[in-house]
Amino acid sequence: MGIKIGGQIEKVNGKELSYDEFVERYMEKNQPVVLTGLMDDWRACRDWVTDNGQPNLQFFATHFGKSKVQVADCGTREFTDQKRLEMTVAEFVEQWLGDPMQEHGNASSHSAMSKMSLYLKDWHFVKEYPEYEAYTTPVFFCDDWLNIYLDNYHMHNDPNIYSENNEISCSDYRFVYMGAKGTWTPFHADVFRSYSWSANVCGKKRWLFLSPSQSHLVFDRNMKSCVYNIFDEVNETKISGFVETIWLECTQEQNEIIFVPSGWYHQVLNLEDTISINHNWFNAYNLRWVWDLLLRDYNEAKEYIEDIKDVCDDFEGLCQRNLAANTGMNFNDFLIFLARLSLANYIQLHYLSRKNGNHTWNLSPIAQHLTFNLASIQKIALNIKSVEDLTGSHGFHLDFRETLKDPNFFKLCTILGKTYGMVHMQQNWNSATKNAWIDDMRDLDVIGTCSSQVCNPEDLIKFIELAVAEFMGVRIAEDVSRLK
Ligand SMILES: O=C(O)CCC(=O)C(=O)O
Repeated sequence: MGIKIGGQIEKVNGKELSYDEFVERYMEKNQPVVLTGLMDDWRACRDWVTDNGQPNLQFFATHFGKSKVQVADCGTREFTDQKRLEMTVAEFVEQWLGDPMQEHGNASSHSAMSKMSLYLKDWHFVKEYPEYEAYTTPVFFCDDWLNIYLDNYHMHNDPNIYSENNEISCSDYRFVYMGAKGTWTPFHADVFRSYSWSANVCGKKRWLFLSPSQSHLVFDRNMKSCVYNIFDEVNETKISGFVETIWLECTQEQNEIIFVPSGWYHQVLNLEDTISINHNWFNAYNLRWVWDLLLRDYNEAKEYIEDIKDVCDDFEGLCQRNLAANTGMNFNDFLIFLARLSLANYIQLHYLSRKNGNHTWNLSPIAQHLTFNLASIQKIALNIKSVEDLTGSHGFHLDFRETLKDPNFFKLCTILGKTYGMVHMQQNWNSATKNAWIDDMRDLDVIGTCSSQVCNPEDLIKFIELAVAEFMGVRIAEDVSRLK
């Protein structure tokens, strides 16, 4: 049974696309696109590729050989993913160069493959080599709350969940992938239902996408078991909807970047020896996807241990711990994340209002973007509140006054300010303003007005209401109505 291809992913010259056009056509509409022309000056494209366009494996072995990385064995399934091995980059390169059979694996015939095909995945290259500057993130993908936050905070702090292993795996969502022709990634939707972008430094990939409107068709009737390899013979009795699926296809060439929208399931095959860089990210436009997944996973975690509810002292706590372990964050982590982000957006608005004396400053693109961010967080907080009314509070607590003294929070604000300055081409940030800004933060109207302790979604909703009223009057109502 073959799959039905309904169309190709659009390709657009990224140099001729404005940020606003990208938002309007792809990010807001949650549509995939391939962007060209955005990797011209990447160091990775020079250092990591040989003159004949192949991965420069020797360069990796020499410069990054000692790094410990996760390598997928593409021929062996383990639960919903491929079996993972841990090795050094030098060992990975050695196996690749020493294994001519690597060439013969592919997703459609991998069950017949006699040799392992190894695919280096999820290498936190930027975290490990921050000085190297392999690439610059294209402006379209810079409004990235996830990585900006993780550069300054851990997503969760529960010592029961926190192991050295997930310290690395949750440190950021910026990755390098390297695999020979035929290596592949099974069918999946991305972590947190985030957006992702993926850039081919060398090589070629074939992507197959399924729109979120069809994702119910790839699960069994309990929505538990999902297709693993779309080129396998799919059991029609078990997954009866699969025959109705219609796919979007794309061949991504060297130096092209693909934007993968939220909730689009996809499968990827390396058509040549390939190195790619990819990030997962979210912001005001797809925050709703993150919350919906968290809620779904929470309900699943709860259902899974329902039978021990009566004998469990802290059933809710256990559900939240399991949620954090399985999904990468729990309600508490998410609320603290939202609260810090809200305060950081508010601080930026405060800074802009002090800096610009005139009455129209709040109509500037940056001010509108910040207000839109706050509106999106408020909308999610309203949703969380309706769930928490049913399940009870989960011990969320953040002190805004303490947060304002936290050097990490200061860095978070600085990066956020720089990001929006760059996105809207207004370099509003320079270090000379830093001290004035710190003084400013001591006397924030909104924190004087509302309690500085944020302990539940309701507090967060109130804070955002007051913050936005201070600067924008009625704008928040308009922003909320823009969010679906
Ligand atoms: O390149 C790959 O093999 C998989 C990448 C992927 O699934 C993603 O970026 O979302």
